Amino acid sequence: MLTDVQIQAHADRIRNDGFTVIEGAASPELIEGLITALQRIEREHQLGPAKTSFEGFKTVRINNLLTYDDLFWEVPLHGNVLPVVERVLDKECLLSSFCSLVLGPGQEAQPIHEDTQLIPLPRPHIPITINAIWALSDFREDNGATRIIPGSHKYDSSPEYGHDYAAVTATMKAGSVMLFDSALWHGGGANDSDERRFAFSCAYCWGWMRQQENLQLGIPQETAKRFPRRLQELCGYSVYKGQFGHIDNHDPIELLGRERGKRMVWEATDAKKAKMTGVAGKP
Ligand SMILES: O=C(O)CCC(=O)C(=O)O
Repeated sequence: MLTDVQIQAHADRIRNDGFTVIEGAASPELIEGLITALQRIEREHQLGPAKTSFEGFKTVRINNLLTYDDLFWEVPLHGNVLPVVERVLDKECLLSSFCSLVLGPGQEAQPIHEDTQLIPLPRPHIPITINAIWALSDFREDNGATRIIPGSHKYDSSPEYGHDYAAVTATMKAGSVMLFDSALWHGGGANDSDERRFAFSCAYCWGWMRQQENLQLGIPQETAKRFPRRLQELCGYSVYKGQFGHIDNHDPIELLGRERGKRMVWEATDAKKAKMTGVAGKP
């Protein structure tokens, strides 16, 4: 587990440089299990490469991953990663999207982009989404390691799609996780090797934002009911600051059979007042 000092150092690097690498974040056993699960799912569901140039004609991406294997639940919750995200965003952040990125041999480099480039906020802006790229294979120059432009999250514009930018290759060992501010200019590299490059993209956003994947509709409720509470909250069964995301003054986590969700901010305010004055508010 990371110490508080390490968590802060990673959070500072994301703010200053736009990215950080948590080396050896995941155990070799977990990495092996995750790759085995991905290979099995591809086989069982006969999943093939993506159909757009951005996603990669030789890249297999599995979206809505939490529905496929319980082992994947460990990824968004990982104790060496989530605390860093929570330090940059806050503890009420959400999972925005979670997919596999398996680059096959011959996959061309992806255009340099920002993940939140379509959001019409003046740049630069505060980090709104943090992406965790999990290296399940060693990330090398020749097998498509992600390319990044350090410091670009502070630029006042977004990259021009299809333009060739000088970038740094984020080489790292399998089990390492690169976290970056999604405003950082980046893209997948070219896979010139004869092996597949296994990875995940696990992105988190603020609790007041719309998630990239609609996880509340995409994950069957019977599956979400089995999640640990924190994963349910990350998937959007939560109310940001007791205000955003409620259903008729109730926390949506109650839909999953949890007894009492978060109190709404207006109820909490009255309860606090009543405690101070000793006068109970309206029931
Ligand atoms: O595959 C990678 O290394 C990065 C993929 C990526 O940035 C994306 O698909 O948005």
